[in-house]
Amino acid sequence: MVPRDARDGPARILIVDDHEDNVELLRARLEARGYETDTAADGQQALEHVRAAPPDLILLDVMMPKVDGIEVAKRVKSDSTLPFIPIIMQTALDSTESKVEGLDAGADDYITKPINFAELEARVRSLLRIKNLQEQVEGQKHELEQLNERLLRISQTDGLTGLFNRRHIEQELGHMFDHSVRLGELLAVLMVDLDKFKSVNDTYGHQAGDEVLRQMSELLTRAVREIDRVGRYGGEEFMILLPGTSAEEAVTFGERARQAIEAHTFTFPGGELHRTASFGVATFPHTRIHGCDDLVRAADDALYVAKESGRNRVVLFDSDEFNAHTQTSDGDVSKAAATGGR
Ligand code: GH3
Ligand code: MG
Ligand code: MG
Repeated sequence: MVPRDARDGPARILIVDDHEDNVELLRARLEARGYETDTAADGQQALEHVRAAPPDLILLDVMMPKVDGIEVAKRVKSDSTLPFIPIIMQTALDSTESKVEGLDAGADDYITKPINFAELEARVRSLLRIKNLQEQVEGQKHELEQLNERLLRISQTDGLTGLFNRRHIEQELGHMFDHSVRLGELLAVLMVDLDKFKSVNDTYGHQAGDEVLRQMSELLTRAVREIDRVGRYGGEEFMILLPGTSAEEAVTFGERARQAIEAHTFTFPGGELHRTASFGVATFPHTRIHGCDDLVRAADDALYVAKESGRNRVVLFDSDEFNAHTQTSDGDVSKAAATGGR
């Protein structure tokens, strides 16, 4: 049977030798066995052939003028853009030294001249088997990598909306927060919660509710820049991370997003509706925010105030309005605000 390569055609062998007679002899012999052949008369030509169309195996003469076989083997084996190409060195010198030099240069096997063709064919078959196995392993490795990537994406994604899930958006927040601490850059966090969302489910059914959540995700995704992140934090609650953004800019962003939601007609099979959302904004650095958790709690507290003060509003943590709502008699920020009934 003719050995086949991974692409399932006859294997293609590049014969490299500066003696034309040798080349022709090898070519005739290998073609008679069903292999495809390609030839090169020197090392330079061989490298050009390899780069233009990598063969399945190289039968390489050691002693050639200019670029010799050792050099060709070294260059082929060190080129990471090339697939695994088995190299059989053929040398007239039946010396241990030249075999060692060839193998060290990257040759996979050697054969001495004068060539015994039965032996050559056996070595060719053996190396093509190894190449096939190697390619199978590579293919499986590639499949595994793709599978891992898919699993990673799934583990980071909310199934309904395609946004980052809570775990992943919190991870992103962690990275952004560390970055802000390190470089003294601003970071804004927005918590967004749909107003009276329960009534969507109650009135139109759960599937309509799901569709509203999907469209809400699109609205938010469209509103942010490439460097920003949007995640689904809970049922109808979203978290938005705006790196390098001041409190004022974050409020302006929130206001724009709030208006886009207010203006949007949510459509679903069997009807359409309008909804609004409430926004809580907090930014770092801030004298009362020392970690990620503080930042999220601050945005959440601001969201609570937005809900309390009528919904469809954007409220900034530690703003006059926020403080007017949360100030207790002793002047502390009420932690009771953090446990809203959302
Ligand atoms: P508020 O203005 O105070 O935020 O009122 P609300 O009705 O939006 O808030 P509430 O927390 O009372 O209700 C949230 C609802 O969101 C209840 C729950 O059934 C619904 N919900 C949560 N996750 C999903 C989901 O994945 N799909 C659908 N359809 N509904 C969901
Ligand atoms: Mg809600
Ligand atoms: Mg909620």
